Amino acid sequence: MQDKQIEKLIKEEEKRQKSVINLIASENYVSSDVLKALGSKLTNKYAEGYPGKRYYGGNTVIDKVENLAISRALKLFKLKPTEWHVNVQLLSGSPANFALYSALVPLGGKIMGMKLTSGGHLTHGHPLSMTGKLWKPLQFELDSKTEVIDYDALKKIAKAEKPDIIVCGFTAYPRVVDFKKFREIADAVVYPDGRRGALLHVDMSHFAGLVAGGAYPSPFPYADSVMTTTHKSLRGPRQALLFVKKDERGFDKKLDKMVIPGLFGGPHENNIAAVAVALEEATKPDFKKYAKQVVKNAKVLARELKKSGWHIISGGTDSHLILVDTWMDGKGISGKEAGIKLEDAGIIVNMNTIPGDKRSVMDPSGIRLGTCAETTRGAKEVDMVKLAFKMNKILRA
Ligand code: DSN
Repeated sequence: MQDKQIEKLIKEEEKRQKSVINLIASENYVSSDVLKALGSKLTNKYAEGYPGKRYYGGNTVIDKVENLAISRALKLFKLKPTEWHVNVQLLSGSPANFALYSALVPLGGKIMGMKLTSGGHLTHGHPLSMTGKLWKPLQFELDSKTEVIDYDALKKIAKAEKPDIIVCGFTAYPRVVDFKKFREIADAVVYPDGRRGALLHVDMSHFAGLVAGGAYPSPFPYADSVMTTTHKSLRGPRQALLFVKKDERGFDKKLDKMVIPGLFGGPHENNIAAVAVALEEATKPDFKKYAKQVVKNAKVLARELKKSGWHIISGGTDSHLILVDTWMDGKGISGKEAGIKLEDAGIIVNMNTIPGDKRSVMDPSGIRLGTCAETTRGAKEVDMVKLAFKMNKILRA
């Protein structure tokens, strides 16, 4: 590189990534092919519009790239192009959720989503997010005893509050979600004018790779729309995919029109090509093994930390993700302190609120762990046993 300053920083970061144990639940390591597509000359091209309908000339190759990403996205999740539509131009998860609400929920409508401290995301209607300002937020919490979703309680809330859309998905919930039950909850909503059924939107950003690899149930049989980022368990570049049901409601056309001209300009076609690469990689038998190993590793890590006396939220995990209550009502240490201690020893995690957290977001009661990145590097159950032992020692020092 001519730019020595940036070259040096890239090298420094590469060295850092190699030298640490990465337990950030939303991170992963992409393949060299994904990196090649990301760093390709596709970045030079403007392509406002969609394949076959571009505003700029010179897009014959770009159209093929985008069409390939679209067909691979549908194929990976076993979707028929006659039943599902996918927009591959979304830049990341937050803008993708924003685009979905903008397209399908009238401004001022009600978004029912999981509270941040229960494991939801800011864009599931948090009052500080524009999704909680432009639409009315209706935030639900987990059952305080079991620390899992109480579907009966949710149904009561939905029936009484009549949300326009129910968002099902999370950034810090370790368990399998019962999508069928969420569908029943959405269907139980009856509006004053007699219309029935709220929209059901699934944010599968965290577990999309597990769905693709057959290690987590698919939300597609039950949802009206599904969003995923592509850089977490799916192991692709930073981008998002937004799927909507294709039927008489015309969600496909509404969504595409909202993405451009409604919200964005030129899509990042180098990213879209890199997504296509990752989607193809995720169809391989090795990726299925990987997804299953991710979950096995998380289960062992959760079990061993629990044995060492840490409070694991919900008692364990069914996915890649573990939420550890390190504070334990003052008997332990805060999530911030835990994160710093672990980082000093080369283990990278993020501090995280836990259900019903009484501490602040900036110094919460827990840490969130995930096994996607270390499993990509070949970690197995035995490594998780050793890791839990090491973590316990560091946290108690
Ligand atoms: N920041 C992502 C995560 O870590 O889950 C979600 O936006």
